[in-house]
Amino acid sequence: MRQTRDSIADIWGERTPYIDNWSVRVDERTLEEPDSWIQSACVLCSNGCGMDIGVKDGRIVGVRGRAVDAVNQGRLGPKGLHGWEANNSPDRLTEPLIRRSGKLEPASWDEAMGLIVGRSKEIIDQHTSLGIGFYTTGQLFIEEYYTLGVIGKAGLGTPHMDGNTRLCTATAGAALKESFGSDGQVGGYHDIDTTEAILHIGHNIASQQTVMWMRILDRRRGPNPPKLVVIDPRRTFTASEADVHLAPQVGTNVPVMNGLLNLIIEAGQINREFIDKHTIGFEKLKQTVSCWTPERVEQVAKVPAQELRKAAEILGTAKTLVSTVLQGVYQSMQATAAAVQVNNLHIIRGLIGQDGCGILQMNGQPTAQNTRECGADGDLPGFRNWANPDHIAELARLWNVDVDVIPHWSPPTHAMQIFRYCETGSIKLLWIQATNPAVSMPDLSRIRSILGKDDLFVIVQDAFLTETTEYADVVLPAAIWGEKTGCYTNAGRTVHISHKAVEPPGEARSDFDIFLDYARRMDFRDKDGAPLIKWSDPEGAFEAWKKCTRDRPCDYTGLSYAKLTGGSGIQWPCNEKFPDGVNNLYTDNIFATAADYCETYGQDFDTGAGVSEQEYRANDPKGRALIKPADYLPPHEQPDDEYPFWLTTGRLVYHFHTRTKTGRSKNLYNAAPDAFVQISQEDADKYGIADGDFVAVESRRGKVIEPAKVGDIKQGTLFIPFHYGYWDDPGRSRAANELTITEWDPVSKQPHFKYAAVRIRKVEG
Ligand SMILES: Nc1nc2c(c(=O)[nH]1)N[C@H]1C(S)=C(S)[C@@H](COP(=O)(O)OP(=O)(O)OC[C@H]3O[C@@H](n4cnc5c(=O)[nH]c(N)nc54)[C@H](O)[C@@H]3O)O[C@H]1N2
Ligand SMILES: Nc1nc2c(c(=O)[nH]1)N[C@H]1C(S)=C(S)[C@@H](COP(=O)(O)OP(=O)(O)OC[C@H]3O[C@@H](n4cnc5c(=O)[nH]c(N)nc54)[C@H](O)[C@@H]3O)O[C@H]1N2
Ligand code: SF4
Ligand SMILES: [Mo]
Repeated sequence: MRQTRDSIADIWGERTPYIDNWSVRVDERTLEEPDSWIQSACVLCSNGCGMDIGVKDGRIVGVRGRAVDAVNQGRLGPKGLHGWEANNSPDRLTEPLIRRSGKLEPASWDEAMGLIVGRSKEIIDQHTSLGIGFYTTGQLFIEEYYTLGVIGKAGLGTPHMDGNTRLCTATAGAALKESFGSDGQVGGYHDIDTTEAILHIGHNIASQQTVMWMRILDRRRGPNPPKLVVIDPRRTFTASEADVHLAPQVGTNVPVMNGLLNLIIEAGQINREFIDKHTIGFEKLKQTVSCWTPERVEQVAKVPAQELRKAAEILGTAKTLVSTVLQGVYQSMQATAAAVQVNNLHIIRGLIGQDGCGILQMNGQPTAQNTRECGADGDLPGFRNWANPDHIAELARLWNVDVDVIPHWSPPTHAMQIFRYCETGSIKLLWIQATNPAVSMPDLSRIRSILGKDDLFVIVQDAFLTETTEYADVVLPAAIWGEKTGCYTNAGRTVHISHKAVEPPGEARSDFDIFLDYARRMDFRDKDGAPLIKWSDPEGAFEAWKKCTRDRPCDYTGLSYAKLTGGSGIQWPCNEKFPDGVNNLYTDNIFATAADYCETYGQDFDTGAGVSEQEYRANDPKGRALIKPADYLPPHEQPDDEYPFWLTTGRLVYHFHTRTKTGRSKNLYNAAPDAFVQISQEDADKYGIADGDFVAVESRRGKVIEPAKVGDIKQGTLFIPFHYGYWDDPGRSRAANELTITEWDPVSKQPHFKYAAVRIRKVEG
């Protein structure tokens, strides 16, 4: 047993102040002495910290950070150090299950896959492949997503494929596309090392990307510390470190950002030369934000005008700036519109494409970037534009299939619409992989009734029984991280390889092998009658994926398993021209907006209506960045006399999502064993509620009962962590999503988990 620190009590560990570099600190936690170490990267958030897996007698016994990795230089957070224990959990799924007379019963792989393939063929015969939908994840590997993407697009030809990334980082992709023409993070984590100022909006980075936060704290404790601005309605760990903390009312990110942009433009703190040479749309932005005076922002967003001025002073004068954006924006009102205003802040100040100036439209899940890159979320592989016929033709050539097989007659179906089609009966088979929608989707009573429909055949591919497997017709036991080989890309474009360290339990199989088996049994063929899927192992899939990325923004052609093995992760694009990868995109100020190259022609922020190809070509930005303004639209549900509180939801440092992994580590479980409702002292006093009292929280859609946690939140606002469902039976209704609404951003289609109107009542006894 070796533990370099107790990361439950000491989340970020000792400071190693940044002086001329960020020093190495190797964090380790092993329960026994390993006889070998296998290279990997953590999969419990988008940071993707390089780690080695310690193995003894064929079992995982611990992990340690990789000193050579540029992302973390050896450091790991509490989830990374503890989460691996889930692999060894005695309740792992070890054999396929089929529902017979209402009960899930063990079955062979042959029976389970036979049933799935039989059902697929039947549906295709009777209803075409439009009767088949996939709801996948941000937690598989590149090789798996790409295989799945090709199966969906060129094998079945269904547009109904999306990931839980729709709930997670669809807005990151959308915001990058709207401003710069393509998905792909502009900067990287190295920018933290030199920047003068940092903005976190809707991002509790201290809890959610603990290692990235260590890097920021180390800068803050060294010479020339960067200034810190945090925009969050709660006083989070992150907010309490800030020089300026703006605590807006939920759903008002656009007014706050417009107010900041207005002050900066009025003060003349813009880069006129950059704007004139490299951008389109500044005058419209100037006009749109001009009415957002600090006083008006205060009225709408409840942010004191004086505080807004202080924040604008920092953001308007810093010579370099790193901004990070996450769920407080992506899952709130006007998600894409607000995220784009952060891009605009960098664009109008010319703070882009140079060291210290990263915009991180963050990811959350470890491999969400790859879901988007590989087309497993409905986007086309390689950031291709589904509305550009040449891009479709390129894929058809690559896969050697007819152009018409690839669904491109309308935008791909987003997750909320896939569930709607299941509800209305046009999707008859839903294949869920590595996600737990019966806890993580909004308005759970509706989701449960959809999953429970008799005429919907539900397949769930997971490592555990979950709230969602309750509704499965077939459960496929999956091998997970540590038990399979593959690559994934973190929020800073850094690609890591994770080697198989141990065998999966029982008959569990990798998602990759399951997809290959499905393709074989379905007998998908190309135009010449050869098998559509031409690879049989992960490395073969990676090589095929590389071909798909050639000359696209996410160019992987210079990477290989050999190159990724042994050292640090590498940032794409990596190709002949950039064999070691690229730190910052757009260093030449030429953005990915040219009509032939871009991933989207853009959408209207208020309605989601698409810009047509013709319209876009008529004003071809030819590499200029697009400055797109937005005016304020109020949230779709607001407090009233009956439901007087704003509810918002989110995360805790010790748990990952629905806790299927972190809930199976004893220390993480005990660190945060139950949900709660966070309430301001003023509101608690008014209702006679003390810390720990049980409170019923009710929306128009459902009710939960939670112990109260008093303080550190804006008056009139409540917060419930969404981690807690029902698998470890709490004996009461407690999942935050019982309360949330069925609404989404018109551009990114990301659901609005961050606001709902609720009422509360103290529960006696
Ligand atoms: N410990 C831990 N880390 C994780 C995860 C986890 O489950 N646990 N999950 C990973 C994943 S998939 C994701 S997506 C990320 C998410 O990481 P974050 O986005 O940091 O997490 P959240 O807690 O969902 O939301 C962030 C903050 O948004 C604030 N907020 C709510 N409404 C608004 C609003 O209208 N405006 C503003 N400005 N802020 C608002 C909330 O108070 C909250 O503190 O974390 C990743 N890392
Ligand atoms: N109210 C509210 N709801 C939210 C959010 C919020 O902030 N508030 N955040 C949203 C966000 S950002 C996210 S990302 C989602 C997350 O929501 P989910 O995706 O539902 O969360 P997880 O618990 O990570 O579910 C992943 C599942 O995959 C399984 N799994 C892990 N690895 C593998 C693998 O390799 N193969 C297979 N087949 N299975 C595997 C795990 O056991 C687990 O059951 O929740 C969303 N829902
Ligand atoms: S910061 Fe994220 S990737 Fe790094 S150890 Fe923690 S959970 Fe894992
Ligand atoms: Mo997420």
